[in-house]
Amino acid sequence: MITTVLIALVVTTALAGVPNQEETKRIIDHLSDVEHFKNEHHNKQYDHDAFLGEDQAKAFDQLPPEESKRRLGIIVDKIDGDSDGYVTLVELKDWIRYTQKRYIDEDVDRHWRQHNPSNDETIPWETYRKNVYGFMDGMDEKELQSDSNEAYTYSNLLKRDRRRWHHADADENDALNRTEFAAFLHPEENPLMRDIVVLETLEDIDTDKDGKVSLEEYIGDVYKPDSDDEEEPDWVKQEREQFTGYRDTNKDGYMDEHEVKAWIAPPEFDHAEAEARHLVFEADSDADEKLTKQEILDKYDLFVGSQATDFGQALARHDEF
Ligand SMILES: [Ca+2]
Ligand SMILES: [Ca+2]
Ligand SMILES: [Ca+2]
Ligand SMILES: [Ca+2]
Repeated sequence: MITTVLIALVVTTALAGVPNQEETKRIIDHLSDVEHFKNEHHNKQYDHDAFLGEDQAKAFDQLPPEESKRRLGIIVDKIDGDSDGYVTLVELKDWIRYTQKRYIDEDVDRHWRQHNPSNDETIPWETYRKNVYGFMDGMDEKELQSDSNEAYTYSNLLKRDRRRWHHADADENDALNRTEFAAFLHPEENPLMRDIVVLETLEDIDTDKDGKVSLEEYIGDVYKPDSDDEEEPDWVKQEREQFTGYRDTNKDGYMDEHEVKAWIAPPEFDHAEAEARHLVFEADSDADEKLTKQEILDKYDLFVGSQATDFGQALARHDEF
């Protein structure tokens, strides 16, 4: 019965052009980029900040593989809510939701304290700007405009931050309260921020900056051949077909903002569920639609590398092991 439903689902999905596993992964990566972009750029800015240094030191990569597996095993027991020895899709999805929420709360807290040590009601834009981009004050215009240097990159980040700030500032007083600040830091989690996520994604892929995504840009986002005569792998051909067949719905050869939105942020898209499905699909070696601890440990790279689930970070937490 379940198999029939699933097969029906898979068939319908394929027909409707709903993302397959690879596509889902790509969407998740893009959504994570929107979030990670902020962290990277903060890391750079706060390079010498002891706090982030400490945070980095906790990075999961630094654990020996055996220790990571041991910790992953402990986490698997927690995910298996009814302790029947199997992790189901629902258990995995619930756990992903729980860790995502925890991660975001902690991340927002940390940045809130960083930009607002006296814990005022709001953070004014000017305070945030000075903290993050203050080092650009006094740089001359020419330096900021020249195409290749770091200052130019930062001035673009500043523009992007400014625009995102406006979107997050619901009461339009140019200062963000904690809720607004959470939307600013993690737009991918907030339906009200969907348009800005779509716009930033489009801009990232749109290398020639004409405001739309061509087929070449869409492919270039995920595939760069090592040499000119390299034969294109099948999955790239499939990506081309996805673009022409499903993404470019009005068949003008480009993805515009509406088409990018339908792709990356369809109204029914559930981040946690998509990631859970992806993980089950990849790790379920006997295809009974649930995962044993062994199946998870066998694919341990997949689980600890999973950005959306934040497994890596969960494993690196000190308080739980
Ligand atoms: Ca279970
Ligand atoms: Ca506000
Ligand atoms: Ca373009
Ligand atoms: Ca189009």
